[in-house]
Amino acid sequence: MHAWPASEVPALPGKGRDLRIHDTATGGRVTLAPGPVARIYVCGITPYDATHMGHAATYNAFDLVQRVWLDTKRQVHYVQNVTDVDDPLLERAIRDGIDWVGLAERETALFREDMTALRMLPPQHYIGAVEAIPGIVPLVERLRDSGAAYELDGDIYFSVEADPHFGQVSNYDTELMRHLSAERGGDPDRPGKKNPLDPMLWMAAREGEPSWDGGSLGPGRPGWHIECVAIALDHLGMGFDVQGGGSDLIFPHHEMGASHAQTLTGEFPMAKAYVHAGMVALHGEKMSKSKGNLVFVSKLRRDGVDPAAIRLALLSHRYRDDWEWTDEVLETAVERLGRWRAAVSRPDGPSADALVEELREALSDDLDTPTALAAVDRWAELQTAEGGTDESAPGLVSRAVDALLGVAL
Ligand code: 5CA
Ligand code: ZN
Repeated sequence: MHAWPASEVPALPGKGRDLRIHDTATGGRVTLAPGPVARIYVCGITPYDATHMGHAATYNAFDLVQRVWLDTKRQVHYVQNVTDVDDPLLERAIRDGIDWVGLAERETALFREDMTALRMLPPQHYIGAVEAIPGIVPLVERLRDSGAAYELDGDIYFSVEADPHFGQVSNYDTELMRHLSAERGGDPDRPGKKNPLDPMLWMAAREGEPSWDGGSLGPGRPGWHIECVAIALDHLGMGFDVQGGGSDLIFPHHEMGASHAQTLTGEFPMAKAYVHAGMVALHGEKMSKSKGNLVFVSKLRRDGVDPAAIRLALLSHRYRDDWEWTDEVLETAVERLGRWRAAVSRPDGPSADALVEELREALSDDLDTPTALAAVDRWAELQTAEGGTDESAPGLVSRAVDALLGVAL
């Protein structure tokens, strides 16, 4: 699949700091000091509806991770998937009486447009589940042949007991795992499973559903977790720097994915940090396609909202916090964007060297965007109240806000 066009990331004077970020697996901060190429995998959308503010907030967090790395003069190797075949997508296509392939293509195209408008950096590899199937089949065969997976009425399940490190991403207890498994695509109550938590690796072809050649597995389609693992191992290998997604992916998705990868390779851990963004709510409930309480990026754009203001609205919250989308969040962002633009449009201003360092410090401190925004607010306030004589300052502020926050002033 093709991704979307990259916006320029201006180079800033000096060098950024190494990222200290919260790792779900260890429950504490880790300092990530990758080599010259940092490696990140971010779970992509299931394209059956348009990009909402929750998605946008999650992708914003991982865009910032990359901007911090780029500012340390590293390259970034970024991989993202599209879950372009899965139960919710097929169910929506049946509900709306449309072709599932067309639905996935349409919503993926809209997602690309939204990401471009929001200046999110594109992945180098943007891979659909369907195109990953030829790589998934041999992995499932290997798991089965090594005894880490078993067959149940033609379906293949992963045995969570095969990974001695199972449970070390979420650190959830069995009861919570079981509950979340039922809620998020698993089938803990299916009779005949070795462990209720075992997730499906390969689903044998069902009447009326699409299926693909699975070699010795028979025709069918892949499970959700092995999809991301196959893509990540293919393009990043083991021990990559960040596995990212929203906090609803901690269990089962990232737990199971890590177990698949660790069992396949015998290496641990799959990722140096498991990083999760908080959930964005609307009217007191998590924004979700299945509930339908959504604010779409594309709708706001159609209504004439500047994408830079949408981005500032996302940045006004700390990525790990759960927060509520309200009209006021957007109004504040629109107003702030106006103030910042007015401040950088003057020919000179107060020195911005300290501001650049403040931005770097705030972002490297577990992506502390509220502190970063407050620092720019202070510079803009000083500019408005007193002005300054540094001719390079407005340009430097504009470049720093673009490079580090992805906001074009
Ligand atoms: N295709 C899978 C990942 S492989 C999937 O979860 N797709 S999704 O479309 O449901 O979600 C895409 C990303 O947005 C995930 O990282 C998910 O955690 C995140 N996300 C979904 N809803 C919200 C929300 N309300 N707030 C924040 N992030 C969200
Ligand atoms: Zn995923």
